[in-house]
Order: sequence, then C-alpha cells, then structure tokens
Amino acid sequence: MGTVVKSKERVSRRTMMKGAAGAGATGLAVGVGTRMNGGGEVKASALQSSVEEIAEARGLTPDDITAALKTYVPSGVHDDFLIFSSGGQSGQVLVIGVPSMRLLKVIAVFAPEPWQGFGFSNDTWDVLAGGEVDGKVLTCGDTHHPGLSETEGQYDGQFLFINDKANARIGVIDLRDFETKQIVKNPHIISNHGGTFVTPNTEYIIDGSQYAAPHAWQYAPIENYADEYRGAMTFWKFDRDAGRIAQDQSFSVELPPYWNDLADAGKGPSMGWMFSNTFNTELSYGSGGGDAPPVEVGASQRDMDYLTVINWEKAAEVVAAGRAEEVNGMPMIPMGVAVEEGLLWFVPEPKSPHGADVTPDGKYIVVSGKLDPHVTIYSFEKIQQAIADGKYEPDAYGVPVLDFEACMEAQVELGLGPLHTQFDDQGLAYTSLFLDSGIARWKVGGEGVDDGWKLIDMIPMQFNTGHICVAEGDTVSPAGQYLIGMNKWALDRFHPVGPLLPQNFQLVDITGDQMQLLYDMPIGIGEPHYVQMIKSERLENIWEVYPEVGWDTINQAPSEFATQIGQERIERDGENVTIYMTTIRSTIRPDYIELQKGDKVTLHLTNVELAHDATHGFTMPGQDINLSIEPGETTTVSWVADTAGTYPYYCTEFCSALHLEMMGYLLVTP
Ligand code: CUK
Ligand code: CUA
Repeated sequence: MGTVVKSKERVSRRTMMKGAAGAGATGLAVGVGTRMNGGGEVKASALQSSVEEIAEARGLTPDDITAALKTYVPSGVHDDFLIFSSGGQSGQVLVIGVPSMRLLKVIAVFAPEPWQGFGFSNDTWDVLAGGEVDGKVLTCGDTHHPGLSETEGQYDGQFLFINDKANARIGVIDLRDFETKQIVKNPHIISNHGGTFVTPNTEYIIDGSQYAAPHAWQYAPIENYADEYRGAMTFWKFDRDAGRIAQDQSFSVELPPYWNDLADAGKGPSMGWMFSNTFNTELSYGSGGGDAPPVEVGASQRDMDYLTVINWEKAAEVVAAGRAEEVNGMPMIPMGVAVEEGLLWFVPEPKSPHGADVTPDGKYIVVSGKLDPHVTIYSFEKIQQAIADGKYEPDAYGVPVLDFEACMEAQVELGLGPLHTQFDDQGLAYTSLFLDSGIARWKVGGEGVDDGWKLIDMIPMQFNTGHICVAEGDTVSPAGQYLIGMNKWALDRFHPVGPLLPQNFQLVDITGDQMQLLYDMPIGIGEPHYVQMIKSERLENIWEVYPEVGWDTINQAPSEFATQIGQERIERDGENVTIYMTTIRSTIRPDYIELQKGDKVTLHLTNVELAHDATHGFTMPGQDINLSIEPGETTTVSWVADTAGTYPYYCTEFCSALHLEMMGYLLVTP
C-alpha cells in the first residue's frame, strides 16, 4: 500500500538528480537560475560561467557541485535538522546542524567543561556528584547512546538522555537550555550499554548492563562467575514535570550473567515490551588468571546468542505488587520471579549479535550479527504466538528460550559485519556494515509488501561504520531524507593531525535511487557511537534567555541568591564571607573585594541582563574557577582564600566594547 506511489516519487527525484548531475556544471547553473546580488540581477549565463570557472579551478566534479548545493546553508539560515551525538570518551554530547554539518554546541554531561562553567560552579558540581561511584565524584565518562524524549513514539523536543557506559550512569539534559540537570548512578550495575532508549511516551528510560558483575558490583571471585555474577535491565522512571529521573519509582529485572548490548522499546503492537541483544551466553570471563581463552575467543564460540525480550509493563506491575527485592536501595525483580510472571524471554540470535532495532510500525525487530553477514528479522506476533504455543526450553538459568524458527520472520544477507539498522519514510531499512565499510539499503517486508526483505543497494563508507542515523529513523514516523554514517576510522579523509585521528561522520542523501555521499565531518573530541536526528521545528521550547533575572538553572526556578542591581554586597560572618555579585555590560559589581587569608568564600553571581546572547564569563586566578553566566542566570561558587595575594578577576566573554575593563580586584591580606 502506498509503495507504488512512493516508488514513483523516487523515480522522479532520481530523474531530477540525474538530469542535474548528467548535465554537469552547465546544467546545474541553468537550474540555479537568477539570484539578486547586491541590488542587481546576476544573469544565469554569468553565474554559469563563474560556477564553471570555480569548479575548474578547484577541481570539482558535477557530483561535488550537487553535494555542495545540497549541504550549503547560507549565513543566517538555520539547518532543517539537528543531530544529538554522543561524544564518546569526552563524556559529552555534540549538537550539529544538518545538512550543513556545522557544530553548534558541545553539551557538558559527564566531564567538566570550562566554557559552560560545568563542574566549576557549585550547582553543576553537585550534578556531577549525583553520579558518584563508591563515594568518588567522576570527571569522565564514555557516552554512547543519546535518547530524545518521545510522545507517542515521536521525538517531542523536551529532554535528552545519554548513558555513560563506563560507569552505568544516565545524564538528563533539559532542551530548553541544553544543559545537564541530573546524573544518576545505576545502583545495580557497574557498566551499561543498552541505554538510553526511551519507551514511546518516555515512561521509562531503558538501561541494560554490559559486563556482568555481582549485584551492586560487590566482590566475588571470578570462578564464581556463573553463580554470582549477574546482568540486569534497568527501567528508569522519568518524571516529566520535574524533568528528573525518579529513582524511587525505577527498578531492574535481574538477568543471567550474559552481556547486554543494544536495546529498543516496542511500539504500536509491541508497546509495553522491549528488546535487547545479548551476547557472551558462553559465560566467558577471559583467562581469569588461568588458561581459559581470552574473552574475544571465549565469547564467540556458540552459533547462537539471545535476543532478550521483556514485558516492562508487566514488570512495573510486579514491582508494584511487591514481588521485587531491594538491592542497594532500588527494587530488582529476581530472575525466578520474572520467569514465573512470564515477563522475561529469550530468542536465539545468530553469531555475536549487535543492534536491536524495532521497525517504525512496531511489528518487527531487526538484529545484526557481527560475525554473520545477515540481519535477522523477528516478528513480534510470532514471538507472542511461540509463547502461547509453549515453544520454548529453559536455559541454564531457567529463562525460557523460544524456538528460533517459530519467531524468525526473515533473514537478509547484506554484507560483512552488519551492526545497526535505521528506517526511512519509504519502507526501507539501512544497515551499517562495519567490516565492509558501507551501508546496505534493503526493503522491509511484511503483509502487503511485494519484494520485501531484500537488499537493494549499498554505498561505501570511509571507513568502518558503526552506528548510522536516518532523520527520525528510530521513531514511529521516520523523516528519511538524510542518513549519517558514523565511521570509526578516518584514515586519509582529512589532513593528518598526528597519530590520533578524528572520527568521520558522512552525510548521505537517501532521497534518490542511488544514495549520494554529500559531506565528511571530522569529529575531534571523542568517538561518537549513536546520534539521533530531529526536525529543527520540533525544538520549539528553547529559551533565548532565562525567564527572569536571578534564575536557578538547575532547578529551573527563581534562585534564592538572585541579586539585582544595587543589591550587591559582601557579608562577613567570622571567616565565612558571602559575596552577592552582578554582571552587566561592562561592569562586575563589586569590583573590589578584600579578604583575609583563610576566609571561606561563597560567591553568588547574577547576570542581570535579559538581552539575547549577553552572556558574561567569570574567572578567578589561581582557583581553577571558570563560570558562564547566561542572561538571567544566578550561579554560585565557593572556595577558600588560602593564599595571600592580589587577584584580578574578570569577565571571560568578549561581551562589549569595554569588555577588557569588566574586571575587579580581589586582595587577600596575609
Ligand atoms: S555501540 Cu558503538 S558502534 Cu555502544 Cu551502540 Cu554499536
Ligand atoms: Cu562581560 Cu566581558
């Protein structure tokens, strides 16, 4: 249904593209037509010859020119889409415009970031401290999977979540100001991977354990792996009104000590369920100090691993009924209870599976096998039927393993090292091929679809593609149009910058009959894993300035330390000194502070401006302090004046003509 019409659209787009490319620069220039330039009209022919000259001088092919025309976004014009990209080892999130691939922001999440003052002010340090592990505040992380909040299975532009794989933490970013408001540490597991994936109305944020460990990462000898080590699938409850994860309403389902990888939430007919691919069902833990094979060998022995299938709606009921156990302060449903309640199932998955992606209609789950050239497609309906028909055998932990053939809908051979799959608006799927360095495009099958479950074409990537992203390609209604291949290796793509190379995002036009590579963007801050691409128009709640002067940006409410112009003061109570400071172009008030050595200082800083972009910075020499105070914001920083001396403090944003004069002196008397 609809396929015929859509394929016609495809043909017409293709004809257009071919026309443009085939006619070369000349044809293109005519297509561009005329444009007003400096009050006069430039004749098409003049433009044409100058395009030809530029193309020749720069050695550009007609394909290069089409690519340039498809990605160029003129000054002052905004991009149609934004991507939110994990920043890998940087611990941060990148915001990039599409199709221009202009980097707009790096949002600080798990690592301090001086420009935003993140981790330098007291309140942002408290956000970082919310994710402390064993009493230690961490200043790095390994972000993998950003998850935009959803309403009815479509991005709603309100919140963004991101996991820290290294320490099993989740960050919550408010998309009104693009700042991190909360970091939670998973009390059950020490490393995660299958997160963050949201359920269709952001009821829960899914967070699956990666490397098995005893509950709450307690000590247990490695030989006790099979008996004492465990996995878990955590469901973080999200309180949208509070803009916070509600840990007291969150829970986990205990799993065998297999390693959980990528996950996805069911939708439509599979609403209420979730799916995660799971590997190392061999229970390998490496040598363990003995002769056992290393993990990469030990964990690749079996032909089949498992797709983990959990009914999370049922799990929430089971927790509410009091059948979960309290583990390290948060409920966990024991495996035995999960099996008894019929909420936990496994389905065999071929060879070292990676990626579990639910089709937009919620009917199928696509899984790749890193060591298998196929993607395997499971039918949710068939899984339910297999459960009803009792087609299962328990695994070593008593978890029912459903019959593979009974649940499998199709397998499509795509190429070597398939990893991740996304969907477009034309009923097509795209799967990254890590080993083949490419992206395979294939047709999703199912009822009423002719010629489904079939490979259509491929586009080469440079090089070793991990995740891919189609615009809104993991929602119920993908936008299609663009695809980004997230390549692990860049090799020769960019000018060398030493032995450590950036990763390479490649933007691909997927509207045509043939996919066209448009742009390479180096990512020089860490290794991104996943991105989500959202239509810019969905991000309609972004604030230009904070709602009022004196705003607590963490709690998104008026600050009790708000300071208006004329209220600036220095209060002393013994050795405790509290400073109420304001910033406005081009003054910091007070501009003179005298302290005694040993004073404990608390500085409340309010940017009293409400003009768009009138941000002031603040740095205090010798104290490792760097703050950003956006229009309206009140922020606080504390330190001990432990060294006598003379310290000029100043505004670090070039905010005005007299910005260099925006300073003050702090003197600490011996
Ligand atoms: S993983 Cu990195 S390429 Cu963390 Cu989603 Cu597959
Ligand atoms: Cu404020 Cu420079």
